[in-house]
Amino acid sequence: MRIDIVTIFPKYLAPLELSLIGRARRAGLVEIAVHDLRDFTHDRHRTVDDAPAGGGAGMVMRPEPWGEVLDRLCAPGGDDPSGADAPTPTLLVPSPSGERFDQPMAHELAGLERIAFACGRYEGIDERVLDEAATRMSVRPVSLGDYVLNGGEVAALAIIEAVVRLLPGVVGNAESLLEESHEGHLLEYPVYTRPATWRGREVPEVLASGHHARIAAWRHEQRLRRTARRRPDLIAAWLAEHRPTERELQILREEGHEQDRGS
Ligand code: JQB
Repeated sequence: MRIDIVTIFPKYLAPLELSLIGRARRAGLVEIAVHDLRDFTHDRHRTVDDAPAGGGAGMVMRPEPWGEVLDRLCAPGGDDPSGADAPTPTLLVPSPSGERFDQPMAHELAGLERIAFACGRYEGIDERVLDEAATRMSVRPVSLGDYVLNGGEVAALAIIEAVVRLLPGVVGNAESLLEESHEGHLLEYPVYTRPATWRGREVPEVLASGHHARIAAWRHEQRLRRTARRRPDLIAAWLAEHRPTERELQILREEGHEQDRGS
């Protein structure tokens, strides 16, 4: 996979050299290029912003540098000799007004040969940039969640981390990915390690029992309880795909979840 990121703060993306993503890059499993939007300006002050049309607070990113950098990313050779054979990218535009990013979207993006991020700042990017880009590439405004960030860089980092760990060969333990893929709708169970007693707190006894069926049942119960307490919104989706046992219904009642099984 090839990933291009356009930003006025290239150093914000420095963490992409570290840890799992850094290793994946060095192994040639993913190619990441960061581009400074100001390199696509032509005035002495390298201006990227201007006052909003129609008035109002803050500044808006001017379209011209965006047009030029996107031209470059679409050009045959895609800006970098190593991107020469890469197809036109799918353009992801982080925005509080975008489609919510989630795990299914991470899997979808992991299946693409090439993605690019347009990281805005200020009050965002002139809308014509997205409209014009959509005439030559797939454009997807995406949101990390319902809160306001100062720009798209943190969203790009989060999305890249979620996507790159799904690429073949990136996560060493393929078992952990397989386990996750079976975990739809419910939160994870709590995990423990040594020592068996820490500050007077014990690791739950069942986990030392070696009784795999009992351990699996306990973990499932923990997932259901946690989800009902912390993310009751997820329970409806789980119920839509599972016929709950009497035991599971009892757990949901204990956690105060209201059953609405229709008429
Ligand atoms: C500028 C961003 C996010 C990109 C994601 C998320 O866009 C704005 N609108 C009003 C006030 C401030 C901004 C700041 N801003 C570019 C930009 C915010 C992304 C963003 C985001 N993805 N919250 N905020 N979940």
